[in-house]
Amino acid sequence: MRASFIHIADTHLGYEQYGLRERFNDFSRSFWKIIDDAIDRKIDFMIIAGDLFNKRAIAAQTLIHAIEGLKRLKEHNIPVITIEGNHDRSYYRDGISWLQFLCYQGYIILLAPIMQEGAPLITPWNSENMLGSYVNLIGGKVRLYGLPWQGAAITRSLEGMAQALHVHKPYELEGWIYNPGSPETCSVEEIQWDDRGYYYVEIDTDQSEFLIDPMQKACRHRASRIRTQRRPFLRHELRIDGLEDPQALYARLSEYCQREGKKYTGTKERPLVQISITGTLSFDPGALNQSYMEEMLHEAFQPLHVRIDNNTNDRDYVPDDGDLDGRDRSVWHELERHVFEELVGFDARYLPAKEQWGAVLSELKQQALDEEKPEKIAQFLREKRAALLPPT
Ligand SMILES: [Mn+2]
Repeated sequence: MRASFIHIADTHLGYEQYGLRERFNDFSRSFWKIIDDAIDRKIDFMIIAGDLFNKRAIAAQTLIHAIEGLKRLKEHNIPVITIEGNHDRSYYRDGISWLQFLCYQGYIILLAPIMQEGAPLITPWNSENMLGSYVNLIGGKVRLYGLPWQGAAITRSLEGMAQALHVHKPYELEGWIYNPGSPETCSVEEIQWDDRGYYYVEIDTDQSEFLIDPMQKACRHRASRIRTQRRPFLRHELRIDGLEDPQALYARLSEYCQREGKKYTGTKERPLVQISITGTLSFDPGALNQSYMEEMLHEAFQPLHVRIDNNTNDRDYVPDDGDLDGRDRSVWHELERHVFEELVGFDARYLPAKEQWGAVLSELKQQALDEEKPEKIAQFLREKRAALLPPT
């Protein structure tokens, strides 16, 4: 007996990532490309192992896109066998999911075992009530079993293994467990698994050269993982330890732009770019000009979307054990100035004149307590900045 099939999962159709219509289309496109390949290869059937849709309540356009792909498989007499993932379950136990609708319309076979005391019954799939745990294909020569997403129960059934597995990460275990990963990029952490995609599986029960491991029982299938075409997704960690002012940070970002941007100019697929700023900041994060940095990235990458995350830590203030005794009211003023000096000194830009800045902050606080006019306080600060900061 010979057969071939394609195994996909986690297509997440309908996901409008970052609220972008283009991303919504990307997810459909990657699904359709796999269907093109399925038809080219003349496979016998297709498996969708959960999360065809991104969510239970889908938009009409998502359903249209799904049917557009599934219809082509139907026209080529390629059956599609699916299970419900955690994203496409129906709202209520008795409610009808969109997968059940597609099943009812004859586009898919939705395997859903009848449960008895928490355990699935091994019964053939019945097209009348759309229930059953297996289906026979190719004249009864291939039998497919399906279990929907088990939630926390899967952790128990795959004890120890489950921790190492992420559902969108591709993996293979012991020559018979396969997970293709998500064809498009649902979240930034998936970038590290570049060989995500789908499996093209050939079965040949007469061939023994498909042995995967000579120590194991003869394995008569060959599973090839195929990387999907998808939009480039870049993630860069910009470390800022030791950088003394925003200009130094911009220079480092500019270096990255010049180095990496070249690779993406003129490509027809505009990339998604995510920058994560990490490390301990030596200046106030409020001094960073977000739109200036975004502009820099736009110029270098012509991206579809840019995101800059500030994941920096502030320095902790640990008061030193000075000679001043806080219980003595008469030293409070001095103590306050000392704290101001220390805090202001964390910002490298104010460090050279931290004593003067400490005095300025004390004065500002006093003016506010005296209910001085805001314009006057602002004017005082303006003058002090002009005197203490180097001209820019
Ligand atoms: Mn998923």
